[in-house]
Amino acid sequence: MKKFFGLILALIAVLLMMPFVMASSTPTIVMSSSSGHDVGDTVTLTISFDYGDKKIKSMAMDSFTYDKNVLKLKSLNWEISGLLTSANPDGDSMIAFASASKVSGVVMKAEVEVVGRSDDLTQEITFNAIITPETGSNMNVAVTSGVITIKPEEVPGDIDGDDQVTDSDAIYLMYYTFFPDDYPINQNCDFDGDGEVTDSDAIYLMYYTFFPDDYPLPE
Ligand SMILES: [Ca+2]
Ligand SMILES: [Ca+2]
Repeated sequence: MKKFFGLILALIAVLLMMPFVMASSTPTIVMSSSSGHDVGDTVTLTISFDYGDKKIKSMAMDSFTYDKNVLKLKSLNWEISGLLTSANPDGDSMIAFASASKVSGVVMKAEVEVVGRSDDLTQEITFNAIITPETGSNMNVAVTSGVITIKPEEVPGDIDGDDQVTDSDAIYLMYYTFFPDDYPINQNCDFDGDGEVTDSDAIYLMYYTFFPDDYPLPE
């Protein structure tokens, strides 16, 4: 009877451990994300690999997909060394080791340029990855996409960020001159060009809402 209970306990222990054992036997890749970028910025994202303690013989990535009106994948660089390596942002990349190796952490860096804005100001980068394990046939790797978040375009004079230049912006700027910590501004508000931001700029902006031709705003 004691033996029987021991067996049951052992079985329960194995069942409880199973999710952990299974989790570490699945190869995963995570691409990092980055936010707050402007058009023209070049962002470096990392690609990290995890396969627990298991060794692999080689790894390949391809089909990097994203909106080319928003991003441009400028380069891919392996951060680990192998016997054969090749990296191509527009095609296939691979690394092969002389003997099966344990690989973990950052394996690759991607340089991405922000070239435009998407409607929701974010852009996902998806791709495929395949590994050759120490034993057995090639396996697909579960990939977590990278996401780049882009800053909204600044409209000159739109200080409260509602996409229009109105008296509210002039009033907001006036509040800023009194309470700058409570009313942060999103752009250079020296509209009258005297080198400082004062109530004169709030007045200038108010005039702009009536007479835009006479009170031009800097581009
Ligand atoms: Ca506004
Ligand atoms: Ca000024």
